[in-house]
Amino acid sequence: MKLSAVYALPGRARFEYVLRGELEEILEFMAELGYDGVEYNIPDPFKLDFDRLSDTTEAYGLRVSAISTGLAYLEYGLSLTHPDRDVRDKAVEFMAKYIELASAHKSGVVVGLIRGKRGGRSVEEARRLLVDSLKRLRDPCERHGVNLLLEPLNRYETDLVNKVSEALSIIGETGDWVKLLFDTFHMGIEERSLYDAILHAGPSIGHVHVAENNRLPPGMGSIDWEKTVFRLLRVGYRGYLSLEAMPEPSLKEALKQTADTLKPLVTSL
Ligand code: LER
Ligand code: MN
Repeated sequence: MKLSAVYALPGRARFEYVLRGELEEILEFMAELGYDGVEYNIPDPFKLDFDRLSDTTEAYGLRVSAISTGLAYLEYGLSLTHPDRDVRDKAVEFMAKYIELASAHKSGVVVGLIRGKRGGRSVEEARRLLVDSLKRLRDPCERHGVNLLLEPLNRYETDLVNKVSEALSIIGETGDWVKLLFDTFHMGIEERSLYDAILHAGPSIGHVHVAENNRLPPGMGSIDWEKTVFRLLRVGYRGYLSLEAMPEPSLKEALKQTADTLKPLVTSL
């Protein structure tokens, strides 16, 4: 398993659980601590020199672990299940561009907040729109050798796909080019047991976000990380553990705390 952290590219939307700041200083510090990758949360994939970002990342010996898309939802209100067809089309267009960018490092593209909310609609209706939009992305994914990463989120952030079982049922309809993104913070809220949920998700897990039960960095809450990593290994997961937590008490301490907690586990287990 490898270590990564989510960095947000500049934008207006508030999203607190990411690294922000001078990119090269952060990459240098991550490389020193033994991180392997960086996950970029990108508000607008059309307004970005991704080749330059990718070169800068590689210059520090790091890979792009995943591309996350929540800022396109928060900043522009784009969602794959929006009631307005034009907004859904725009969201699909953004996703196709993220997929193209992700092809450089064969990283996955996150379907987190950008799936949208059910609002007043029935589960069936919102779910059908989600499956339709995901299926429209099958072709770009296959062409670029990229997976989508469907992330169950806790009930306070969305009312559409909160649990592992719901994500697995969507994946059952789309095909396994859609993988499951297991976020330890969200699953600690929604699942009876975070650890058993890993076994339930099994080989569908394509990416992991790590944060404590209180959304602080690993080691500052009550999750048993040895058990978490052991269960992930047991289901054959060999990908990234990507920090998506409040950068407290400071960004650097959060990165160090996470590396101190997880690095010994991923290298010894
Ligand atoms: C949001 O809470 C989250 O976990 C993100 O990964 C979703 O885009
Ligand atoms: Mn997450």
